[in-house]
Amino acid sequence: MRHRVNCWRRLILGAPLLGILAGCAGEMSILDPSGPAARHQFWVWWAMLGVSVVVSLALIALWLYTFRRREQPTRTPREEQRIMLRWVLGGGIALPVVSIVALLVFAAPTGRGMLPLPLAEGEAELIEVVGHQWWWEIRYPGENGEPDVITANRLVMPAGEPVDFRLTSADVIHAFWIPRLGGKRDMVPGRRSTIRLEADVPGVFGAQCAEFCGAQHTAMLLHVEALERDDYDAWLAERRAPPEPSDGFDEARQAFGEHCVACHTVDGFPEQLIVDDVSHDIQGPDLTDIGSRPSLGAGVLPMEEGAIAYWLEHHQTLKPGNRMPPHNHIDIETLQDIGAWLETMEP
Ligand SMILES: [Cu+2]
Repeated sequence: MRHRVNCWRRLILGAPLLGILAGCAGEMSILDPSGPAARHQFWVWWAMLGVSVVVSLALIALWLYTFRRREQPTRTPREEQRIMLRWVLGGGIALPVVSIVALLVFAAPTGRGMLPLPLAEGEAELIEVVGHQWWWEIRYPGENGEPDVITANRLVMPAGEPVDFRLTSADVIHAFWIPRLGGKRDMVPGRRSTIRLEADVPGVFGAQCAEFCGAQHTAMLLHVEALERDDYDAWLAERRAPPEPSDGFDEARQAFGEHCVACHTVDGFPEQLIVDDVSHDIQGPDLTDIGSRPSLGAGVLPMEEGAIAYWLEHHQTLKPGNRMPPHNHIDIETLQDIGAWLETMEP
């Protein structure tokens, strides 16, 4: 019986500690930084925690002191008033001003480190990121400055060097945040802002929209892959090369030209298959490399065999409110054909 009580006590005492420790690791943890900006933010986080713990403890101590404090009958009301004023000025004005200024001085270099300032050694790699409800568009500028590689929900970047992310939004305000590399920065429609981040070493990092942007805000995950410079260049070159004409899937491509090209693009898709009267009002993700993405719907469904067809059939249940209309008018065999064809898209 006593042993059981001890077990429960350990569980009750240990559970919060386990919960706290569980938040210290993982691909979305700011407490596991993997780049210079994130390391700065890591120390700002600890400094803020330290200051707030000290201030909280001081407040609790003062509060407890009020219970033990005895009345001082010899003090005149004027003296009492002067003491109260001193507390208001000290605790209500001086303490917050000193704490905030100290934190500002400590945090200012962190913000400066994420500015796209000129570099001694050439230019930083530039990648454009556009926020949409509720997915990410990633654009890689070519030699003339225009993006010549476009992908979605998967950001590939070089490791070991600074990268300037030029941010904007196509609809509402989103925020770009890769917790282990740094951030976050608002993405405002009609405006462009740039944040400089760097990954120390190659790896995979999680990212998430950090500004509430509508019903599916939480289903707006971004998969970030930092590659060695050579691997990054090879990936870009592969994406820039004209796509090989694929054999088979004639019916799927026919159906794609009929139902999907109003919103989606696939590099090298034959013009003659595009139905003329489609309207291009709604913009959906570029699907040229969809087969190589780790998930569908910006993190909603893992990419595996049959996943695209399943997504096409059930996307409004899996991610209610997303901009793609339901496909009730298309038969399941056609959706499966389109899905099987798109799964082969791995340039
Ligand atoms: Cu959001």
